[in-house]
Amino acid sequence: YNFNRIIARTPSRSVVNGLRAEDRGNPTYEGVKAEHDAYLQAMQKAGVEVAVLPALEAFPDAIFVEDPALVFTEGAILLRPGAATRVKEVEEIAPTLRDAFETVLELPGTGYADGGDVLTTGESVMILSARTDKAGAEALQSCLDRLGRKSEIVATPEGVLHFKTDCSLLDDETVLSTNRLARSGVFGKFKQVIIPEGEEAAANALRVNDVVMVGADFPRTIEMLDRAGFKVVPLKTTEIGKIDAGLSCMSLRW
Ligand code: CIR
Repeated sequence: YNFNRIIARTPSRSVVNGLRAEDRGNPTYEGVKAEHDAYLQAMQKAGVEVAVLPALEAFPDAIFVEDPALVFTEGAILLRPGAATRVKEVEEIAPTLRDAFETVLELPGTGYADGGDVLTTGESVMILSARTDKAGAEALQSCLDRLGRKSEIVATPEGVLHFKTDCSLLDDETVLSTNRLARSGVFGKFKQVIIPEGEEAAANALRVNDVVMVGADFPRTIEMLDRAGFKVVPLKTTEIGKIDAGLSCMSLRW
């Protein structure tokens, strides 16, 4: 969670048509843009250098740069998103990653792997399958091996879209998780902070250096983290929440 740089992408007007599992109405472009702007400001304040790529009208979900690639200080991995409309986002982000990293690996084979299904902890990289299939997860493990990163594949419980929709890392030994994901037993060795009932979408929080960014619509989670001694930065996620996104989705961090 110590980062020096991030890559983000300006939302396109087409973002209103972003994918969603359940329709709760379209977000507004202006609303998404305002949430994105506040996010970039919070990142700068947290001490990271921010690079912002141009909007891509042809890809409504391209603002969520976390999904087509995975980055580490050791190098980047180009993935293959499990949603058909998002696969070509990889080609769009590849040149930027080739400029930024000496080592850029491509996911071998034909399996699918989404960055949102991956949780990087101090010790290892956890891969949960939702939009990631078995072939994709194994291919990703071979790339992580090449970068010298330990990894493990764990199973996502029914109903969880992306692994990181339901959890985030708070520090080296602590995860913030929904009860449904924690109950599945994937976080055996971690201390677990459980999201209060009814605020499940708050689980996609984001620790960046000294602060934890948390959705502003989740007062009980904010209070809980505040009491636990974390420096909380509330950020509005109401509009991006309508297209199943949270705070981690809007950047690649290293
Ligand atoms: C999608 O369904 O692909 C987007 N509407 C939301 C992506 C969220 N990404 C993430 O959790 N990493």
